[in-house]
Amino acid sequence: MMLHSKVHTSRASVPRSAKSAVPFSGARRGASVRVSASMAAVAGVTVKPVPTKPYEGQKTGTSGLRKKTKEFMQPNYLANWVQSLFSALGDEVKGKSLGLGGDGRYYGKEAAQIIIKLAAGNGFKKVVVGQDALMATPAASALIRRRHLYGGLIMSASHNPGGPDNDFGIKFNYNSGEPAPERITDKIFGETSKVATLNMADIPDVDLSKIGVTKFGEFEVEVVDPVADYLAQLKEVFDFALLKKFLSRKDFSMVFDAMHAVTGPYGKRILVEELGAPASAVLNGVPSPDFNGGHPDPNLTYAEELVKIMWADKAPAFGAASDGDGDRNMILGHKFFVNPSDSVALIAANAQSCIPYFKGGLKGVARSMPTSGALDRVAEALKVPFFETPTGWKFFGNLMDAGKCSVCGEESFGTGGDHIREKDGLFAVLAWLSILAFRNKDVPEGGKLVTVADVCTEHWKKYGRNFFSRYDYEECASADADKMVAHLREVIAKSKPGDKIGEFTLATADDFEYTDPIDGSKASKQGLRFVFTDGSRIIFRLSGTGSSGATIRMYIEQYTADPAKLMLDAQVALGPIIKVALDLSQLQKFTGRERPTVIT
Ligand code: VG1
Ligand code: CO
Repeated sequence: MMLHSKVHTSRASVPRSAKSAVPFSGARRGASVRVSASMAAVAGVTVKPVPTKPYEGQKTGTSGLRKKTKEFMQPNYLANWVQSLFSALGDEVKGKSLGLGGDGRYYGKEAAQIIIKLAAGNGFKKVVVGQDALMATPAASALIRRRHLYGGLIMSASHNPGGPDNDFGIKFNYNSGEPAPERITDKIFGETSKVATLNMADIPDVDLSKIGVTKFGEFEVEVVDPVADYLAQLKEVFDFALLKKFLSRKDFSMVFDAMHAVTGPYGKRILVEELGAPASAVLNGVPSPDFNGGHPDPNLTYAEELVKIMWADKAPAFGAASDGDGDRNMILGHKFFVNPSDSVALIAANAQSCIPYFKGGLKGVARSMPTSGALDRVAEALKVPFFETPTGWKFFGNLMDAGKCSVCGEESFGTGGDHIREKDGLFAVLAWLSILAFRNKDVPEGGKLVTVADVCTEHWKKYGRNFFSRYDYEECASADADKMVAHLREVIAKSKPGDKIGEFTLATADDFEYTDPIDGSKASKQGLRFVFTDGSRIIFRLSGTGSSGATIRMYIEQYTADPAKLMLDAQVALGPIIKVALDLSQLQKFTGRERPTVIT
C-alpha cells in the first residue's frame, strides 16, 4: 500500500463526505511518515469512512442494548452503536485485541462481520472471535480474562426470544471480563447521539466457520473454539475428577436443557465429553437462530419441557437449564424447584467445603437488591462481608476486582463467582453437582442419595427460609406502568415508619440508591421498596432488558424460622403479602392486568 503522508488519519479529521477509501501507512519502524497516536487503523488496512446519521434511543439498559432484530438490521444501526463505543473508548483501543461472540441468534453472523471491520477501522490489532460467531456470555468473560484482551463484544439479547421478529442485542465487557460500568455506557449513549462517521476497514468478510488466523496487513482475526478457554477456567474452579466419579454412579442421573441456545456445545463438551454424562443428558443442544421458536429463559414457565421431565414420577435426580447466552441457570430436583435466591445462598454456604476454588474461604458475598435475604444470613454465619447492589451484573465487577466478593447472585436465575465477571449458568450447575457429590460421598451406590430437596430443606432448618416470588407483567403499555410508578412514589412520599399496611408494619419505604463502595459512583432510582418490621419486603421495578412496552416486576419476600412453615408452598406462604402488594400499587387498576405473565 502506498504511503500517503498528507492523509490525516485521526477520526475527527476523516472527511464526512468522503466516498473513497483512505489508505495510510502503519506505525512501521523507521518509516518517514509520522504516525499520529490517534491513527484509525493498523498498518496495511484501508479505512473507509462511511457517513452516517444518529439513531434515537440507543441507550444501554440493564445489560447492553436490546431492540427488535429488525431495528438492529436497519442500515448502520448496529455499526453506529459499535462506532460510538469505540469513539467513547478513544485512543485506548489502538493496537489492542478485542473478543467477540454471541449466543447464535439470528443476525449474529452478519453483525460479527460488521464489528470486525469496525474494530480494524478503529485501530484494534486483533479480534478473537468464537467459531461461527458463537460464544456464551460467561465464556466471553473467561476469554477476555485468560487472553488479557482489552475487552469484548457479546452479541446477545440473552433470555429474550430471537429471530427476525424478535430481539437482538449487544453489550461490551471490559478487560477484567465485566459488563461495562454505567460511566462507560453513559458515554456510549452520548456518542450515539452525534455519531457521523463509521471507520470501516475495507476488508472482505472473514470465514468464521474455520478455526485459525486470517491476516489483513497487521490486523488479524483469530477464530477460536468457543468452549476451550471457558472449560480451562472451570477446571481451575471445580474438581472434575470428583464430578466425573459422581456422574458415573448408576443411581444418579441428570438432564441439562440448553433450550436450543448457545450452551448446547458447552453442555456436550463439559457434561458429556469431560464428565461422562450420557449424550441424552443434554436436551435441545443444537443452537438455533430463533431458539426453535421458544423463549430461552430458564424458569418454570418457559423451560416447560424440562419441568415436565422433572415432575414425572420417574425422573432424573438433577435437572438444570440455562438461557439464550448461557449466563442464567435454573436448578431442579425431582419435583423440586430451587429458588435462585436460595441457590446463591446455598452455594455460598457450601462453597468452601465442596468447591476447590473456594477452599480458602469466601472473601465476601453480594446480591442484587430484589434478591431475597437468604444470602445475608449465610454471610452473617460465615462472618464475611456482604453487599447489596442494584439489579444487573455490572455492579458486582468492582467488588470482585477489589477482592471483596467471591460469590454473588440475583433472583433472576443468575449465579456466579469471581472466577470470571459474568453470571455463569454452567458454573451453577457444576456447583450444585459438587455439593451433591460431596454430600453423597459416603452413600454407597444403591443407598439413599441425598437429594436436591434434602440439601435445601436442611439449609432452611439451619437458617430459616426466605419465601420469595417474582411476578412479571410483560409488555404492559409504558404509560400505564409509568402511572403506577408515579402512584407508588406518592405512596412512599406520604408513608412513615410504623404505618400499618395490611397486617404488616412499615419499617422503611424508598427508591433504592447505591453508592459503589470502591469508586463512589452512585446509581439512583433502582427500585421502589417497602420494607416491613418483620423483614418482609415488597419491591417494584421496571425491567431494563425489554425491547418493547414495559415489563413490571413485583418482588415479594417473607422470612420464617417456624419449623412448621418451612415446607409450605411459596405462593401459599406469600399469599397475604402478595395481596398487600397488589392493593398498595393498584397494579390491576393501572395496567388492566388480572394476572402476571410469569411467576417465579
Ligand atoms: C433482568 C434481571 C436482572 C438481570 C438482567 C440481565 O433485568 O432482572 O437481574 O441481570 O435481566 O440478565 P431487568 O432489567 O429486565 O429486570 V440476562 O441473562 O438477560 O443478560
Ligand atoms: Co442471559
